[in-house]
Amino acid sequence: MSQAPRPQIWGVLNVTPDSFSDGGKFLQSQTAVDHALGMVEAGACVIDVGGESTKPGVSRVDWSVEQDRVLPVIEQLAGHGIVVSIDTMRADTAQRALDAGAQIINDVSGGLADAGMFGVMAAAQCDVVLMHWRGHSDQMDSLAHYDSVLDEVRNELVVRVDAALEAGIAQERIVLDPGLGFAKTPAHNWALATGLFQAMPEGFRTLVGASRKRFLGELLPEGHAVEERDSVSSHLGARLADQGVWALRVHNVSEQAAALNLWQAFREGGLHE
Ligand code: PMM
Repeated sequence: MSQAPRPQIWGVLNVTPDSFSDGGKFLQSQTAVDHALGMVEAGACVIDVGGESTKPGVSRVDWSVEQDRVLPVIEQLAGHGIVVSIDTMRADTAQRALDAGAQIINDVSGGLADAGMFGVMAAAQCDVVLMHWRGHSDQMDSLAHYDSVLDEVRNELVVRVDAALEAGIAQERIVLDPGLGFAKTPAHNWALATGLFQAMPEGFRTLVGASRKRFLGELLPEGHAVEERDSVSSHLGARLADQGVWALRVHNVSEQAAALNLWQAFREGGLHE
């Protein structure tokens, strides 16, 4: 049996005042760019730039606020030759981000939030991430009901894939994501993390964004700082690598890279240059 390759690492760059783990840190363009350069140096091959927090309970920001946050940063990152993914649910923001130099569109709503998104994706012929999603952040906790989370996530992803293909997005451009933390209780997240590929339709690359999410906090003492979740996040990343995940979306790139070095050393019987 052929072994799954080492997963890619995508570094998270939230240019927001209110994202749950890094809100407010990277609102200054230069700080954001410096942080992204550091993540690339540490082993990230894509920087995922977002300008709208999706943490449970928050309301949406205006499109102009989102674009003012992300576009200058994307321009600078692209100028440094960095591969940028735009994390947005808005077709117009996705298009403007591509114009500013982004190469990938990451839509946490899987094309559900904006009827224009699949058109932008199909025309751009770029890689696209379609995540499992049931509704916006201000209502997603009330949507976290499943009889069988693995079956329902898979079936709902298949519906999104069918719509994407119908809209003219090429199958090989589609990356799927189970959407940990989005309309999921901790129990649902654990079921997905441990049984990932029962939930993922076959024939697509899988990206997972587990980093620093609330369900991982259950493993740590009460009152811990959110950054303290990096260690369990990177352990989980290595477990997901065992399951054949294609990319890990993380906040702490150097910790994830070290965990994958260990994962690889075990797989190859030692460290090889
Ligand atoms: N999670 C967040 C934002 N964007 N994109 C994808 N594809 N998958 C995710 O799980 C995901 C995402 C929210 O987490 P953050 O506030 O740490 O960015």
